[in-house]
Amino acid sequence: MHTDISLHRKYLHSNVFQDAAMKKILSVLWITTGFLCLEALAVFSFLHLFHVPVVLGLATSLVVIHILLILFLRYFFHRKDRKEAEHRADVTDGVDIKRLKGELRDVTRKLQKQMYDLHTLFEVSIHLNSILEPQRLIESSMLSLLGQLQTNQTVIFLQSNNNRNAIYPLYSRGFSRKNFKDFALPLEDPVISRFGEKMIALDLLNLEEGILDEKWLKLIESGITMVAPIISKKQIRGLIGVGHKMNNELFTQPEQELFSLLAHFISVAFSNSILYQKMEQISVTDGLTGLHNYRYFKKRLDDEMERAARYNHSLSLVLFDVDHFKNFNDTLGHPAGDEALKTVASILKSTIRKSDIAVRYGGEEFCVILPEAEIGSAYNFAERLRKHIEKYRFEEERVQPGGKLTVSIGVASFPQDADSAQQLLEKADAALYKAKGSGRNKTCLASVKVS
Ligand code: GH3
Ligand code: MG
Ligand code: MG
Repeated sequence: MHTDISLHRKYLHSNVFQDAAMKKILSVLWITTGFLCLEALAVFSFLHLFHVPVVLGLATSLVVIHILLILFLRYFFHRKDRKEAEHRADVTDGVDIKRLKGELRDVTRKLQKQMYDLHTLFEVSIHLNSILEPQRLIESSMLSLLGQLQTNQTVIFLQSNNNRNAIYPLYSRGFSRKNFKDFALPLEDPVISRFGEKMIALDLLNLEEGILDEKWLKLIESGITMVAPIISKKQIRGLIGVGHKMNNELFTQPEQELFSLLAHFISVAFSNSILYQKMEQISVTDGLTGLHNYRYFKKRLDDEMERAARYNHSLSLVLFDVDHFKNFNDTLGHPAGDEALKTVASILKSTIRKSDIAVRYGGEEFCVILPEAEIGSAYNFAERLRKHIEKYRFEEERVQPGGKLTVSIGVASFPQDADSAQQLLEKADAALYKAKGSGRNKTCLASVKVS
């Protein structure tokens, strides 16, 4: 800026100087032209009398040349003035406005791009945070990573349900699956530990030598260039890896920072989705037994009934109630009663198939939905369950009438006994009532009493 100002001063100074000189010349010329004109007029009038045209011609051309010289000088001055005016318009107080305008344009363009990037990031963050279903979140996260980082390879490592001490490449895009076959990274790995609680992306191609063991070298070989952690509750839950950029250029520092930011968004959305999943799980789970609760049961029974009706399948419902449980509770106390209920629930869990839905219906009543089960197999299941409970040696069960803790069971089936979920439930309840009325520790069918 300083040089600009001094140059500008120099320019102005030289101009002012030249300006004054030229103006002096011009005025001298104007005066001499005036004299010459008068002279020419006098010479012309004088010589005209004597008819001397040569001298007249000379005088006239002298005047014309003079006038032409003046016109040229005026034109020259005019051009200079215009140039100067233009320069003055671009230079104010020593500042080069033209250059500044250019710089301003560049800065505006950069700002506009940054605004656009921020807006996009903001939208990505909102979008990811709106997804509560983990599988969909992972898919969307991978798409955002690919789009924002201009790569077509990404992989997400997460803990598995079986081993919480390691992370596995569970989801990937653009990488060959065989690259990650049987691959696992222990959470105490030095590179992973390096993240600590920091949501910072690591450029694997720029890490100091020696820190990367053969596992990491294998990942680099498969094409992973940068990694960032997925952190939830200050603990590393997973890792995001990205491959090379589509244009094969290296990731720049701002792109590495963008990756860190994206990893941060994904981590927050991931924590939210886990929390949501837990809340959802809690809302349909019975706190004492860990079985599904009545709320879940109602919805599932309706769904299963609809499915059974659509596909012309059977559906059975088994409802059972602990016999003389008031006595058990009153004699041994509520905590002992709770323990007994927990044991009944675990016997139930170990007796059902994977597709069956076991529920604590309320108090000491339990229920099992048996999809695709006809009345015969439902009865067999109920009897198996009743016998398991009868055989189990509950603590202090001798206080019960008959010296054993037992259950009574009612079974109803669709379409045999009912054509709606409500009716099926009423029929199973009626069968249970029958079992209670006919001596307890029994299984009764809605249609026929079996034993
Ligand atoms: P029945 O053979 O006719 O079913 O007799 P019952 O004594 O089991 O029936 P009743 O409905 O009179 O008593 C149910 C008892 O179950 C009353 C209550 O103390 C107990 N109960 C219900 N829910 C719980 C619970 O969550 N924990 C404990 N410990 N007891 C419960
Ligand atoms: Mg009871
Ligand atoms: Mg009861």
